[in-house]
Amino acid sequence: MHTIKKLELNQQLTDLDILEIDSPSCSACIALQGAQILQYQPKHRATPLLWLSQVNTGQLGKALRGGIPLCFPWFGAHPQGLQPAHGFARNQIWELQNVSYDEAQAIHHVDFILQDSPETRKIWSHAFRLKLRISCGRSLNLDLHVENIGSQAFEFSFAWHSYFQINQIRQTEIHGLQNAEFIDQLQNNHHFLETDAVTFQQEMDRIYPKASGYYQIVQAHAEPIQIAAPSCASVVIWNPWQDKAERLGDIAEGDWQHFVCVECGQIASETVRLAAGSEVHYQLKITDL
Ligand code: TA6
Repeated sequence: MHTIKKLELNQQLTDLDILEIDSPSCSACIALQGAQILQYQPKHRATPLLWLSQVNTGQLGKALRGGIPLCFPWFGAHPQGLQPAHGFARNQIWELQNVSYDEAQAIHHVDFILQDSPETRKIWSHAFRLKLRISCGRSLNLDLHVENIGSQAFEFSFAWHSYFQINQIRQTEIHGLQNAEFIDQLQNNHHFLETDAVTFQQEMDRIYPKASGYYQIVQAHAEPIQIAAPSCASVVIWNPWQDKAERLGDIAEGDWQHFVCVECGQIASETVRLAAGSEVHYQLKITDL
């Protein structure tokens, strides 16, 4: 069962259209802005898998903090510093192309499209088409096709900027990054080698350009969250800690302790050059099974 309605935040209706999903396997909420899944909770899990800030304003054109925003066609700061960080795809209204339900599997398949427009071409001159399928069942699957429908090759970087709900950041580990090199964005982008599970004692902002594609969020008293994205070369691990969370201004006091970002994509040295008429596919699977 699915319904389309306006997103309500703090008892206030916003201008944002959302698709609400409920089935025997999960409940989920997807904003048409950014084709951004905001909430996802499998029925077998006591808590949501994704974190969503409780102090989002729901302003049109500004990505909500939480869920899985799609950073495209660049990750991080704009290469020339002329545009907002993380590209524009997460701020655009995507076309909701289809919603189908596989009763046997209890999975909703939700298909979105974003194509270049006069607005996007003012920011980034290339002709592109993004197709995103979000499949909500006992696990969460995202499947992205990036098409170059223009006459010139273009380069892009991207990431699914996923916010995962956790009990306490200080008691959380990220496994699967051993022996991967990372760029520490908080230490002048110096390169380091990851030697063990990632643990958190302060703000963290690390880009692993080439990593395994398989990660686990491990914490006491909760099933590990498995993240599988072997088609994505890169991953980012981020937590703002207290000071940056306060500077960002859209994270409730202390709530920075209850999420960790594990962001799969193609970043830094793994930026993609896509020839005219070509396309590439990326998949992300999130589950606690
Ligand atoms: O993924 C980590 C990061 O690049 C951080 O540097 C921080 O800026 C975060 O993304 C959030 O960015 P946003 O534009 O969503 O506030």
